[in-house]
Amino acid sequence: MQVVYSPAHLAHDITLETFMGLPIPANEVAERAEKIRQALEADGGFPFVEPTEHGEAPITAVHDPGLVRFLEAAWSEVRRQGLQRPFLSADTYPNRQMFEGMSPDAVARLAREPEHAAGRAGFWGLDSAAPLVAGTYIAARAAVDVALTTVDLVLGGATSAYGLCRPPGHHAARSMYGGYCFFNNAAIAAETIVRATGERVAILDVDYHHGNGSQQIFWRRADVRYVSIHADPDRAYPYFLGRADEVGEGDGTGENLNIPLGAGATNDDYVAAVERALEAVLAVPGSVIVVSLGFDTYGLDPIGDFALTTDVYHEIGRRTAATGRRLVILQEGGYHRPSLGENARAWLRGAEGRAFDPLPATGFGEGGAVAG
Ligand code: SP5
Ligand code: ZN
Repeated sequence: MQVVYSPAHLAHDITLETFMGLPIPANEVAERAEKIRQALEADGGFPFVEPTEHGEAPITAVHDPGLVRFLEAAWSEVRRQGLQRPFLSADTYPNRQMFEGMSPDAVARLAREPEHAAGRAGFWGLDSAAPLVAGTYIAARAAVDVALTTVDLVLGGATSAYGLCRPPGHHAARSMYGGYCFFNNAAIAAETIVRATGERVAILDVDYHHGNGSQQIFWRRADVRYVSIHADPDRAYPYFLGRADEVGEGDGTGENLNIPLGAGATNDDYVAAVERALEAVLAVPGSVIVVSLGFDTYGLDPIGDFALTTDVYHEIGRRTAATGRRLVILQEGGYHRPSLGENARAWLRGAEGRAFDPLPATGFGEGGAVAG
């Protein structure tokens, strides 16, 4: 299987994030993608290709141009405004209760982008845990090119291809970034496939978190079905979307399927959910599935609470490919760095119908035991 990778992700050089107002070591770091790259290179069965540039049009097909302009200018604004910060994070968000009782017209007029960078980040952002730095825009644009080059490979005849996207994408909505995501790589890929083929497309999201951005973008759409297995938002980010009763509206009614799981979900729980999800995916005609692939479902993940093991990723990859659909597989989350490479290798080898043998000795591709 071909792998699309760009070193441009390194420009999104993150060391800190905030959690509930306090700085903590960042989870979504460059080392994640490098670990996956190293493991797939070591495997020998994954030829690497660089992305080609696809321009801005596929991005503004799903995102507000204002979001693109904000992300493009955000860091130079931080500098221009003399803000001495290692990263940009919002100060104030336009919480909907701020405008309670005001008409939709009034809200549209009043809730507009301010000048201060900390207000701009609040206007366009979902949360305070998605740090933006000097190289974020370059990296986020490259991640979109990685996704679109992966689409090119599959529409060009490949059975499947893997885009090593970083930063990830599924929390980014039409007019909003957040959750370590800036552009919604999977949504841009799905929209591009719909436009190129005229077929319906399904997104299968197996990241630990609900892909609120993907759900929002296709909420009223009949041509893109969004199916997600994730931690129940009652206890996990993004908290305010991802419940089972969210089924879409209008033309999109019935095209959104959320499968929330409880804490401690096991391999068996998860495979049962995958069976349900794949049934929903196969219920729509079409030849391509976009997979939002996260490994934060892993037992040792620092921000997840599921109990999955490496073997089950091989099995899920195998079952997803056994649908007979072609797969555009795009990387989302996964934060236990020692296991990321092996988990990706297992999933992708499963999707190719190849056996998975863990690398000898370490079990994690390189270097020693893992602290739990
Ligand atoms: C793409 C993706 O997986 N995004 C996840 C965004 C999660 N954002 C909230 C993270 C909360 C981290 N909690 C840290 C707990 C430290 N003990
Ligand atoms: Zn996630």
